[in-house]
Amino acid sequence: MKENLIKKAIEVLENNWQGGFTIPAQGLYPFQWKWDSGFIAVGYAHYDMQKAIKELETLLDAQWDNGFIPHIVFHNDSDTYFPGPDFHQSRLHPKASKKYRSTGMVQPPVLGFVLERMYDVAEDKSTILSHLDSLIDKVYDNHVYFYENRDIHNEGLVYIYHNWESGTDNSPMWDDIWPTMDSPDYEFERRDTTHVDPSQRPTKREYDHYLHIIEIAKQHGYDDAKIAEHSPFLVQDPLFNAMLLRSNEALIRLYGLLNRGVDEIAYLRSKHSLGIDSMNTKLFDENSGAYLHFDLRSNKLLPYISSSSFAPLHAGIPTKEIASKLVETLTNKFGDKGKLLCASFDPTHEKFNPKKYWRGPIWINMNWIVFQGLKRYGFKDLAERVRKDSIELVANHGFYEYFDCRKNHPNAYGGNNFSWTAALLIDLLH
Ligand code: 9YW
Repeated sequence: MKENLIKKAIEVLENNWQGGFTIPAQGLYPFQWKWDSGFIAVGYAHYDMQKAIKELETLLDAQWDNGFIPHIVFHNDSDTYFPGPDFHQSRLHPKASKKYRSTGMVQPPVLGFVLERMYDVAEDKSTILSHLDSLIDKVYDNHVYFYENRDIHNEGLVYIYHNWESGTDNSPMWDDIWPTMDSPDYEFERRDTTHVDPSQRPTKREYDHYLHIIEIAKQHGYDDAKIAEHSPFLVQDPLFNAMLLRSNEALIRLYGLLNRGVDEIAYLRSKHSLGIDSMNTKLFDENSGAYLHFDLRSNKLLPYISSSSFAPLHAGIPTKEIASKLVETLTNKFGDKGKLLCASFDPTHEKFNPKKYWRGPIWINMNWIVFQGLKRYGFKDLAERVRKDSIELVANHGFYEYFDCRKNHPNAYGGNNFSWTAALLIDLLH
């Protein structure tokens, strides 16, 4: 089974490879997405390191002069996706790439630990190190961008200003924010709902909110300080910050292996320890037994547990005591006998929807993150359960975008032949 699955996963990736970068899925997502590219590179690293490197080189080629790496790079004029480059207008920002059009927002900063995974997987360490040598400073610049522009309270935690920046687009988390915004009823033509059953996607009203936040950011020329002041959406996300902290750790190790970067290491270390403290004092909620999202507009935690709540395990953020509490929450709320791990949203909550995008289904990238975290803290059985569930879901249903967690409702949803599902499955099978 293993060999056959790997073979099929490679086919998915090869079909989505565009000669320089990889699309997440045909039709539905026809450009290059940031965190997808990172996960995809992890898959390539196992069988074609040159492609892994090329994928990241292309993404980093679209980096802005201020270190910003965009969430989508529009390499072509595909009209199968909305909102495209004409809507986003990245060049409103004076430091935006002149070479590529992109969005003016980001996605979770996974590239540091992706580079590290590539190093660990590589057989020829000296060759991979020479490639990392030419990529690492760009990823470091991206971390500096985050800390210098998005850590507005100097607490080692960065904000996101849009739900698309979280990667978990329509999570119930954001439901409390939408009523605080007075979003217009825009007229536009969606494309995602022509590729996928609309009941598995966000609503029209949710898209109004998504577009409205971007319109506000555009009015301010995508200026970070103005966004921090005026965006109706401003959140410290435990997943996003955990990815940044995990990537800090990876960059520190890689600079060490490269025998350079004394100043960079010192900078990352100081931000890192501040960030770990703030994660545990500000984002960990004793009552929920989970890390939560902090809403900087209402100045309170959003009271929802999701798979993002467990991502800090991957970055070594929790103390042993907090890690045990997280595992208790994961087991009690997400892990009963009738469920596969790990739902993207609390299955015991009334807002849980097992078929709808980020409101409940299992996503393989989140499972990969949770698996790494459980393994890191020595929760071997639970880690193995997450790994096994992920592999069986793909073996039984195919390389889908998301999956039903209910054992008596086996099903898969969203786009098929989805790149990060294929790429991370290759990694989970090694
Ligand atoms: C969109 C590409 C992206 C992912 C996001 C996921 C979805 C839809 O697809 O976003 O229109 O951007 O939520 O995490 O990167 O796979």
